[in-house]
Amino acid sequence: MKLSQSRVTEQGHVPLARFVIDWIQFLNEHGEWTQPRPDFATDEWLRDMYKHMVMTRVFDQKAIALQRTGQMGTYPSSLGQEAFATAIGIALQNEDVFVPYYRDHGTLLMRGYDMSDILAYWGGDERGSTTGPKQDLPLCVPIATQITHAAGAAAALKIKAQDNLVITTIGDGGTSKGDFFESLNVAGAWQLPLIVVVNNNQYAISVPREIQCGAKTLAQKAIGAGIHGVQVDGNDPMALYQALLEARQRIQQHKGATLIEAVTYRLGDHTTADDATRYRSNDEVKEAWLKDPVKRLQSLLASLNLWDEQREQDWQKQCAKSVDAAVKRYLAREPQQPAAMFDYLYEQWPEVMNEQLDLLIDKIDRMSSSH
Ligand SMILES: Cc1ncc(C[n+]2csc(CCOP(=O)(O)OP(=O)(O)O)c2C)c(N)n1
Repeated sequence: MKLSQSRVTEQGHVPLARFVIDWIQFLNEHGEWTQPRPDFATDEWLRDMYKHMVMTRVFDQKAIALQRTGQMGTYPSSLGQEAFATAIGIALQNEDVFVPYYRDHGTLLMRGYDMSDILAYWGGDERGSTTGPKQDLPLCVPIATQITHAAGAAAALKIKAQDNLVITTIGDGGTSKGDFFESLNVAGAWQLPLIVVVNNNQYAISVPREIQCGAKTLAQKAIGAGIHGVQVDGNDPMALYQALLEARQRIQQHKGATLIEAVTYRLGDHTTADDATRYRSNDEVKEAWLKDPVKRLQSLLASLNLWDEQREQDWQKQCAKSVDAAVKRYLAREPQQPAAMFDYLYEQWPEVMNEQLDLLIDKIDRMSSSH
C-alpha cells in the first residue's frame, strides 16, 4: 500500500497513534454555565449536591478542631475537595464497590457511614472498619495500594459476571506509584469494570504536581494502559458526575475501564501534622479560594432562585447539629482494647497467632501494672 504523503511526518515517520484528552466543565468559577445545563442536574439534584458539600465542610472543620484540641489523631482535611467527594457519592449505586483513599470523608458520609465512625477511625479506633456498605473497602492510608485492591475487586466482579462496578480514588502523587500503573495495566488488559478517579489537588504533601510528573495531564496515564482517560474540573460536581456517567456507560458497553483526573486544590494543610505555609504562597491559596466549589455551586443556586440566606442559615444549623451529635457519640465510645487489633483480621482464627496474641496481652498487663 502506498502511504499518502500527508500521513508521513517531516522526519519520514508514519504516525501510528495519536490521543486527545478531553476536558469537562459545566460551571465556571463565577458559578456561570459554560455549556448547556445537563439533564441530570435538576433543581433537586443541584440543591442536594450543595447540601452534601456543606455537610462535608462542616464535618471537616469539626474534625480539625478535635485534632487541635487533642481529642483525635492526625486528620487529612478535605477542604476544597467537596465537589469531588459528592459527585462520586451520588454516582455510586448501592451495589457498586467503593475503594476509597484517606481524603474521601464526603463520599463515605453519602455511602452511609456514621460520622462518629469516621472520627473514631482518625482517633485510632478502626473497630474493624465495618461501617458502610459491606462490599466497600476501608480507608486506605498507604499510597496507591488501594488501586491494586480495586483492580482485584473489579476482576472478581468480571469473573462472576456481575453488573456492578468498582470506583476507586487516589491523589495526584499516588499516580507516580507502581501500584497505580500496574492496576491500570491490568484494567486495560482484562477490560475490568473499574473507574479510577484521581483527586489532583496539586500537591503530594509539599511536592507540587509539576515536579511530581512531566506529563501535561495525569489523565493521559490511561493511554499507555489502553483505557480511556479524561480530565474534568473537580470543583464542579456536574463535570465529575458527567465523566462518571460516561465511564459507567463505557463499562456497560464492554468498552473497559476509565481514568478520570479531577482537577481540584487542597485549600487546607496536607494533614493536621503539616504546615502548608512552608511550601506555598498566600497568594496562590487566595487565588485557589476564588475557585471554591462550595461558593461556586452556591452562586449558581442563588442565580436559579434555589437558595437564599435563610436556607443557608437553616442548613448550616442542621449540619452543626448532626456533627455535634456525632462528636458526642465518638467521645462517649469505650476505648478499643489493644488486643482488638487482631479481631477483624481473619475469618478463621489461625492457631499460629496465639503466641503473638499472648505476648501482646502479657505486655499490656505488664504496662498497666507498672502505672
Ligand atoms: C506507601 C506510602 N508511602 C508514603 C506514604 C506517606 N504519604 C502520606 S500522604 C503522601 C502524599 C500523597 O499525596 P497525593 O497522592 O497527591 O494525595 P493527597 O494527600 O495530596 O490527597 C505520602 C507520600 C504513605 N502513606 N504510603
